Formats: sequence, structure tokens, C-alpha cells
Amino acid sequence: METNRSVHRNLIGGQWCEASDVTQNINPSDTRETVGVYARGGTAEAEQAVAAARAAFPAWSCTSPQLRHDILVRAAQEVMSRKNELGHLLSSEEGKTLPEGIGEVTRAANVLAFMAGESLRIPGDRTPGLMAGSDTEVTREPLGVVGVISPWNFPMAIPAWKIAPALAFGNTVVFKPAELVPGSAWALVDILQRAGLPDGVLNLVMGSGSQVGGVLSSHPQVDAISFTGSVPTGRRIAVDCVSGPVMKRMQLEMGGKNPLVILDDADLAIAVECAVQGAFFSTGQRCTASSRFIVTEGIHDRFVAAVIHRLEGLKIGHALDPATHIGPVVDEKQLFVDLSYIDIGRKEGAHLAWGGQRLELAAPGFYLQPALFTEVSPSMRVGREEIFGPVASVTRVRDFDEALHVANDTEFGLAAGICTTSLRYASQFKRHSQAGIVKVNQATSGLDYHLPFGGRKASSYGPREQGRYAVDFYTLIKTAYTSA
Ligand code: UN1
Repeated sequence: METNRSVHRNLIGGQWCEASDVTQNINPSDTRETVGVYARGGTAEAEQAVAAARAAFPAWSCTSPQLRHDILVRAAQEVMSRKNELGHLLSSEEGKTLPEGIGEVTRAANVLAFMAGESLRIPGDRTPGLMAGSDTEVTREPLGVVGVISPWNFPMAIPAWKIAPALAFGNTVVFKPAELVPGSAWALVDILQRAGLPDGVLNLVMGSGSQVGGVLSSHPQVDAISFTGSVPTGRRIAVDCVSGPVMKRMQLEMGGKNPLVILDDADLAIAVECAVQGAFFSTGQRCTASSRFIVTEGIHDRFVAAVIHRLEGLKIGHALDPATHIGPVVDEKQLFVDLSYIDIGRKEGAHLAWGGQRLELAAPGFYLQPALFTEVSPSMRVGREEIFGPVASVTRVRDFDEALHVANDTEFGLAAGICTTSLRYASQFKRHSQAGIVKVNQATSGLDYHLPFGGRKASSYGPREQGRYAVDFYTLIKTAYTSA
């Protein structure tokens, strides 16, 4: 392990490499505290890493699935056995609460274990051909070098659910984590490397999106990009991916402006829990967060009052304080975005019914009271644009039909929820929602790791992540015809 060295270095071709530049990993709960010092690579490191991943591919792509399974199992076991320590690290660099941090580390371990099993279950078909004497087979092969570009809001689970299937199906990887959260990424790579990966199979290049990410999305030796982040960055990556001599496969998971419909017949306590959990926990920093509550008239006022009552009981504070329900915003830039939208909402004529103030606590951090806007019309920016913070809006509607229309009236299509006791409305919502994930009487965020994840419209592009469906992105299909 490298933990006792002062700079956590990049891993290229099996070597932990010096970098000319470093980043201080700042704790958003207390900006006086540095979580660690991490190497900051540039285009040269990214190119070396691509070359190392390319060189390692022929041998790794022909390894026994048993070997790949065993490495992923060992990594899963180490992540699980260190979940408290790694959760502490994750919460210190990202700002989600300690239970949320430990929960995420547990999820990463579960993903590694699940994907270990998937390496033994690569699907294929053998079927009679249509010509007499012709045998046909459909097989799946590793696709090559995968560039993994991950966001700051799930510093360990998202890297795990991209890297684990890439490795399970015989691909090599160059991993560029988000600049704000190198600690969890570094720990995950260190664990996988020590679990027995051959040199060059997994490479870590911490650095900026424009330099390191830019090399990955445009390099002719990278075959595929799996990215989670913002819509503008996703669009740039998509253009890069199709502009080179080889058009890369891509999997882009981007933004959301996820609706939660609350109908008159909803169980109020369940609706409030779904709303507060989905919109404000993890500081609202999830692409699956419910940022639009669409509420029918008969329950509207009771719902708003009950949400405010629940918000009044929440403690915003240091991520590692056991009393904290909601940690800080990830950094100053995101805090500025959140506060700007709170200002925009006010100016647009929405009513700030609760919160929205920056909080000065004992520790200097990026603390923000959750903000609830009411009287939001569907045309307001605060009700249309992704904020990625603890800011939610309430839109009043007449009935189910109007609620469904408003829910779908968005450029995004990641997750959508409905709170109702009516089987009829729940079924209609599941069928007609234009989102990739639909929840009934559950928060829109918080998902199972064994099921496919992804959205529609501007939220997602390419095959689904996670579960059995991950194989579709990480393998190439070959159809073979044989006459004996
Ligand atoms: C969840 O809600 O449990 O970046 C997962 C994100 C999503 C993952 C959300 N890609 O927030």
C-alpha cells in the first residue's frame, strides 16, 4: 500500500508514478483540513496510460474468467472489510454523511462481488443456421481499452460499477476520477491492483477533465468511454468519440430534473419521506434526486406543511458528526451555483417557503440549508434546469393527467416517482413516464446495484450500466457461421 507516502501517485503500467503537479484534497465539512495530497497528471500521463492499457489488452482479454472472478472477489472482500475506514475517507472528501459514505463503500463492494460472478456468466448462443449443414454461434468478446470518467458525487460506487464490469469481461481500463474526490478512487485502484491485476490492466490518471479526459475521449487507441457527469461535458465527449478514425462506443450518464408526483390519495407520511429523502439527503447531489414535486390540489397545502416540518428537524453539519442528517455542499463553486438558483427562483416569482440560507457553523465549510420553493410554474428555470444541490420546487396541478404531463415536460428522463395508493394511477404512471427509472411510493434516488441503471432523452446515451445488462456495453458481439 502507498498510504504512508506523502503524495498518492498515479498508477500507469503497474508503476506508481511521480507527477509534476499535485492537488490538495480539501474536506468540504472543514476547509482547514486536507484529506491528502494527490498527483495531478496531464496529457503525457494519460497517453502513457492508454499505451499501457493497450499493451496489456491481448493477454488480459484471453485470461480465464476464473482469474478475473477471483481478483474481483478479493477486491470486494477487502473493500467490505475496510468499509468504515473507506467510508470515513469518502465522507471526508465528498461531504456526504458517514452512514451515507459507509453505505456507498458497501455498495461498491457488492458491485465488485456481483461483477465477479458476471465474469463467469458471459452469455452466448449456438443455434442451427438456415443453410443446410451450417452451424451458427453468437459470442461476446472484450471490446478493448475502456476510458472511465467518473463524477464527484459517488466517488467509489460509480468507479466500481464502471471498472468492475470492464475488467470482468476482459477489457483494460484507464480511469480518470473527478478532481474533487481522488481519495476514494485511489483506494479502489490500490485494492484492485493488489488483488492481483497484471500490470497495465487498470491505470489511474488523476488530473483535469480537459487534459486527461480530453486524451481519453479523442485517443484512437481507446475503444470506449463510460462517463458520468454533466450534460455539456457529455456532449463534448460524444463529439470526440465519433470524430476520430475509430468511432468509440460510449455510455453517457448525465443530468436529471426528476419529478415526484404526489396525488391526493397518497399516504402523506410516505410522500414526505420520499420527497425529503429524494430531494435533500446526500445534499441533493445525486442525478437521481427528486427536484420537482408535482402535487395535486387536495393534498398540496398539507404536503408542503409536512415537508417544512420535517426539514425543521434536520441537522445540517459536519459529515462525520453522528448527529448530522445532511452534510455540506461539495465545494465553493457548487455552493455558488446553488445560491444563484435560489436567487433566480426568487426573481422568477417562486415563493421560497423554507431555507436557502448559507450557514456559518463552528467548522468553516460549505453549509447550506435545504431550500423549498412553492408556486413554481413549469416554465421557470428553477423548475426546469438541473441545480445539483438541496433545492426542490413544488408545482401545483389539478389532477393525475396534468401531473403526468408536467412530469414528462422536461428535456431530461432519468428517474420519476409517484406517491399514490391507486393501482390504476401507479400503473399508468409506470407505463407513460418518459424516464428510464420509475418508482412508486419510493424516493427517486437510491437504487439496487443488480438492476440496469440509465435514463432517456438528455439524461443518458448508450447502453445501460449495472446488473446483467452491463455486458451489452462492455463486450462486442460476434456472429460466426461454420460448415464442417
Ligand atoms: C442512486 O441514486 O443511488 O450520479 C445512484 C448519480 C447517478 C447515480 C445515482 N449516476 O447521481
